[in-house]
Amino acid sequence: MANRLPVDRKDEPDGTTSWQTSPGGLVTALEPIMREHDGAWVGWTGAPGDAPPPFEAGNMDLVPVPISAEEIEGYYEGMSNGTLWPLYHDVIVPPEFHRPWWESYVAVNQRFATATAAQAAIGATVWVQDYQLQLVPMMLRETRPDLRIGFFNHIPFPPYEIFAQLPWRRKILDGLLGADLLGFQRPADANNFLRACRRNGLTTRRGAVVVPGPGGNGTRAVRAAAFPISVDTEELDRAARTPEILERAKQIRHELGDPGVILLGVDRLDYTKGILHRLKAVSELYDEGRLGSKETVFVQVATPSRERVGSYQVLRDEVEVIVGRINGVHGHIGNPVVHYLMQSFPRSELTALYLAADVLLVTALRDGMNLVAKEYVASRHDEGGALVLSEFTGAANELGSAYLVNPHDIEGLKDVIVRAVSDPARERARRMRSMRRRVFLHDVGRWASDFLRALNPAVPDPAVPDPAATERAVPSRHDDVDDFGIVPFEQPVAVRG
Ligand code: GDG
Repeated sequence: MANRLPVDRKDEPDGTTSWQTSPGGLVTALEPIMREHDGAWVGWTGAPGDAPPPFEAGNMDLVPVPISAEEIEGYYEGMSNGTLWPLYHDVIVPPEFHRPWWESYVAVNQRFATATAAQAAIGATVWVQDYQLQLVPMMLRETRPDLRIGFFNHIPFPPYEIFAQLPWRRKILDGLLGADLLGFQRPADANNFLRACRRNGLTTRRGAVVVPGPGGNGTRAVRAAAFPISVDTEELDRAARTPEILERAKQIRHELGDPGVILLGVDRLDYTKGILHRLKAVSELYDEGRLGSKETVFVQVATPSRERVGSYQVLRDEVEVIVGRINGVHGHIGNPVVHYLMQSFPRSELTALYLAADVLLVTALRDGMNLVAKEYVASRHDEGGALVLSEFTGAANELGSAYLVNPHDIEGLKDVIVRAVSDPARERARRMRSMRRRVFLHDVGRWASDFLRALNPAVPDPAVPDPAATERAVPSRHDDVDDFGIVPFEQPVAVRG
């Protein structure tokens, strides 16, 4: 279950409607698992008003949940994007608290829970995705105690001092505690959640919250742990080796005027991504002549996002002013220094951009994971390129060989960009190799199977061959995970009931 179904509606010229699957990491990871287990995906189509009956697209059974135009304002743009998103991202912009938004959030969460309760078989596993649906686990458990319920939070879980601002903080905790397993991007997020529970008078024991058991009898353990999401590494690596993409990468460089250095940013146009900090650093590097305006171009893909929310409109204006200023001062006829593309591109074009870029700039002020960083690494089979990566991303936990940076420190950011540009190719390749090992070892399929096995220990581990079927013992891939500082998932704790 996720806020959005993995499809986009397409109105055909003959008046009919078709559905195009939107390819993304989540779909790639979940599609084979859902097919194997006869699963269904419950979510919103993205259009206001009545929802179509369940249908099939791209081999998946989809169950649409209706959301009215008024609820889009209250539940989605309001409570999800105007309250929870900024609150969970270190209050980079002030969160707004409005009671009608909350009421809308409760109503829509209830509708998702009801739709899923009607769909799920006895004893089925339900995996709820993300912060828009935090009340669903308890709503589901109340009507369907037979289900195994998992929840994964794609964005950070904030420190208690920030979370405490939320007028409905206890209701959110209670909603989440309907799950059997809560997954977070980083161990720090899981710990923030456990601490929020303790501050609200709940007992925690060895990474789990102890809550009353079924019918108030005994206790039940709700486990909270880190399951860092990843990308479809093999597919990205494969695509980046095709002649068409290799050729397109060369062509991009040529179209940019064959510069010596291409810097790249790829983000949703969102204030959490630190686009303004990045532009400020690049602008000063041009001003000071540390980056030559004839040799270095900066390509910024800024995918339009949440365009009806006020803080996103303000950000867009600010970005466009600074891009205009840099090009006004440093551009040449026919050769702007910043190529600002507020557009969405096909996946193949993004992959070609990754291959063309000498340095990828990920300067998020706070980011649950940041898949763009992992996609870049997965695409660089040539071990070329350099990743400048904010310490405030979940990805920084795993990609310690990146050029790590604090994006608030503009002088530090400038120095790191210059280093990433000018380090010897050997040093850049060493870092890239180490990061590639990590994303190959831990891809999105591994993320999904780790979570589902932790939720339901009966599910076999696809990465570990059945010992009965092989003569030689094969070590578990978990053995390597510690090298990257990821706290391995703790086995379920026994809680006396
Ligand atoms: C949330 C969390 C967490 C971007 N532009 C285009 C395009 N993209 C794709 C990227 C990447 C995805 O969108 C963005 O993922 P991120 O992880 O960078 O960021 P969020 O959208 O904020 O995602 C984040 C994530 O959930 C997963 O848990 O990592 O922290 O905020 O895949 O490639 N794709 C295409 N055209 C574009 O123009 N096709």
